[in-house]
Amino acid sequence: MIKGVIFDLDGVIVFTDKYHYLAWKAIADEENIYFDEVINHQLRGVSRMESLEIILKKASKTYSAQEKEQLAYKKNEIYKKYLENLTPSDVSDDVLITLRQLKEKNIKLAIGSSSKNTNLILNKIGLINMFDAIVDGNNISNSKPHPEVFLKAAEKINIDINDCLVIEDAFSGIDAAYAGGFKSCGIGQASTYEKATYKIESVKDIINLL
Ligand code: B16
Ligand code: MG
Repeated sequence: MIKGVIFDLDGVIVFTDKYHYLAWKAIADEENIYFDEVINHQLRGVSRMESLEIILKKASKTYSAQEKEQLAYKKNEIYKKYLENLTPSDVSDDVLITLRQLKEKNIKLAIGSSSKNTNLILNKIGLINMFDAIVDGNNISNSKPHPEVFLKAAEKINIDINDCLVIEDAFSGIDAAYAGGFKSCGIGQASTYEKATYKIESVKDIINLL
């Protein structure tokens, strides 16, 4: 029986993925590194530094640890500029209605995101008080596909893993749920992933799975 739902943030609750892309694209262009939307898909759910490592695979020079830190810092500054545009209207009605319905059913709600900007984003979109627990990139040492973020979220809402459902748009996130023993819903890019327990088209489909 599902008693807790753990939501990924970027690509599930709000589509900040386009801003990640634009910010990384600006960095890649400046460094003359080839980067496109296909490579960008590999960055879904992956931490900032690991994302940079994926992008740098196409670079013609090697970067020092300090240079990598600078690039990641710069990317985040550009990304945060984009985040200033976020408002509650960036959350779809489907997401809002579903969150409210789950709450009415006394289901615990958590965020399990790799992003270190989670609180900033949730504040901008007006959902900071919607969740019973928030676990993000600041609280974990291993990023997805490691299950740490979801294990911590389940612990925080105090719901057994078998009674939790993870909602994810990233292959790395579905892998993380799988590794932690969670049931998962693949949405967006992950809706075609065979490791997802359920494949859904919209967040509102979760209600039919309860
Ligand atoms: P930040 P999620 C992930 O969020 C994004 O999908 C991924 O593209 C990003 O690199 C990662 O957060 C880290 O984000 O740079 O803001 O710390 O999908 O796990 O909610
Ligand atoms: Mg995501």
